[in-house]
Amino acid sequence: LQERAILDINSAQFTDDLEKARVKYLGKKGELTEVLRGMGSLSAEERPLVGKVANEVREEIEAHLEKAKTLIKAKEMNKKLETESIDVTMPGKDIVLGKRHPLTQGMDELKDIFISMGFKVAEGPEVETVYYNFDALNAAPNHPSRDMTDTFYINDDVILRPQTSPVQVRYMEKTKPPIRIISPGRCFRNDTPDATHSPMFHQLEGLVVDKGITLADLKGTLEVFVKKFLGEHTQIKFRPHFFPFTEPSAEVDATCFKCGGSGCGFCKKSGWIELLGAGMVHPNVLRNCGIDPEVYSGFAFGMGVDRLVMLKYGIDDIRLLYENDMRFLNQF
Ligand code: FA5
Repeated sequence: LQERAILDINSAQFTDDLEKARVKYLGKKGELTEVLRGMGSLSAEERPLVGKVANEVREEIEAHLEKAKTLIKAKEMNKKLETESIDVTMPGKDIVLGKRHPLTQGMDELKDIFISMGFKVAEGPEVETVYYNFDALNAAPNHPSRDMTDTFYINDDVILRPQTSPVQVRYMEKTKPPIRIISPGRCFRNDTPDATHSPMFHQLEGLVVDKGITLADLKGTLEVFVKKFLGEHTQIKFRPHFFPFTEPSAEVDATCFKCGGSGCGFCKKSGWIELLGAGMVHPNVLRNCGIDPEVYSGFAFGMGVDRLVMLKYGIDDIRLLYENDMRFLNQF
């Protein structure tokens, strides 16, 4: 039995074979175990003799098992090292790092500029009421922007906000002047998508209310902003316009950052590009918010963030900002 066991052990190739051999001889139903179990039927004189021999055989088998195990383990380890070795001279795998979307980058830059000028950031809901978006902002009952073709209505009183201006009203209702806030966020309009229109886009609203605020403060603020955002050499001009919530109102243009104002294809030869809407807060709006227009005055402006980002980075189609094409996004 001992000889057979040793032969089995020595011919084992893998740890599995060794285990099989162990079970075959020393396991619960193993051959040597059977011998020990059969000892009950032996005479009192034979029992110690056979017991001694059986124990010696077991020790011998165990010693061989142990030796073979060490050998096989070493062999297996060597093989593993050979086949699984790492070639440290091979080039490593690229680590793909995410980055901020160009719109987020632009929005962060805009916010930083205004925060550095002392503005606080205020937020308002994207699902807005007709009251805050139109009535409180002095929009006439028949103002065209109330029309279903421009604004997404959820019901008669609730809309998706088409501008960030309602945040002005929400803020002025709660906070007394001096007020100096910006309110960036998403807006929604029932516009057909094209190169410059997206049904969902972003605006950044600005509002300053205090004693003695004038159009000169608006101009100065926007000049500092435009130079920081588009470059020191950029000039702005005010064009008369109409918004229900400001009086006077203006659209503000900047000198084309491609040609510097001399006229090129980008600015349709005019030398100017449209930047934002602005004006002095209408006395009715101040009154609607419980602020006395005899004591306080203010200015407000609202810019399309998507369009500003497009200008700054030379993006010629707004839809690129929403398609999540990595070939486009990786350029920023
Ligand atoms: C307004 O929304 C006013 N609330 C701005 C304002 C605020 C004026 C405070 C005075 C005082 P307007 O409708 O012109 O104005 O929109 C402002 C900007 O939003 C536009 O110049 C444009 O850049 C952007 N915009 C409007 N519709 C879209 C659209 N569908 N896709 C992308 N940008 C848009």
